[in-house]
Amino acid sequence: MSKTSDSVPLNFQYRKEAEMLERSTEFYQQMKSRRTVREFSAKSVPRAIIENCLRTAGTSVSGANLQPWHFAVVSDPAIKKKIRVAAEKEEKLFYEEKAPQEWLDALAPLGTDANKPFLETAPYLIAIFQQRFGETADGGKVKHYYATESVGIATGMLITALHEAGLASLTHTPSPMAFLSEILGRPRSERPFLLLVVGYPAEDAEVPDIDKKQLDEIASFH
Ligand code: IYR
Repeated sequence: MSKTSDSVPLNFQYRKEAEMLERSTEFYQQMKSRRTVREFSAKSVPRAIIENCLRTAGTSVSGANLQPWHFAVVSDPAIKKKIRVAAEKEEKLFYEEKAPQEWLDALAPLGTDANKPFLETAPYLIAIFQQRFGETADGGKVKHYYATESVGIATGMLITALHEAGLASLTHTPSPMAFLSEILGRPRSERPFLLLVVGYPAEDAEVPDIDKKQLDEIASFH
């Protein structure tokens, strides 16, 4: 393989197969306990924990390693309120006018509606932005490859890291989300990707009684 940039040793950690089996089983059990939460406690969360989870998201694979993401972390109550007001305006339109019946039927088991009090209750909102292109030091444009896939993977890693740290999250997608760019002053080169609500669940939080597909439903071996 030709190498055009400097390289360093990989430092791959080989493990015994028995240990690999145990670790993968344990990690599966841990991730299986993750649930999307819609009722949040106002209990504060140290920022250092959020920072570590964001560092983990930042280790994600990305097209040409261009890391086309930005995470805007909101804890200021005034900004959270602005986001709630704007999101609820969009959600009201969605639930009352825009959403086809088929979509509303699909959402019925989740019990969602246009009210989003968690946008103010939860200690953190993480607005995730996808950078359409990057910028060089002299203001030139750098094309981003597979930006949507890259940001999706980084978001998955963030959700995983938050769960592993002991926090709950909600992937919230008010649509359209242009208000996030405006409220958070993000450049036009970035598109809002997802709003992650982060904190502890409310003490009496309940979740829908829904399941994940079995392995034979999601995978085939050839
Ligand atoms: N954005 C709306 C609707 C919604 C859509 C999907 I797809 C969900 O999995 C859940 C909700 C809302 O947040 O209520």
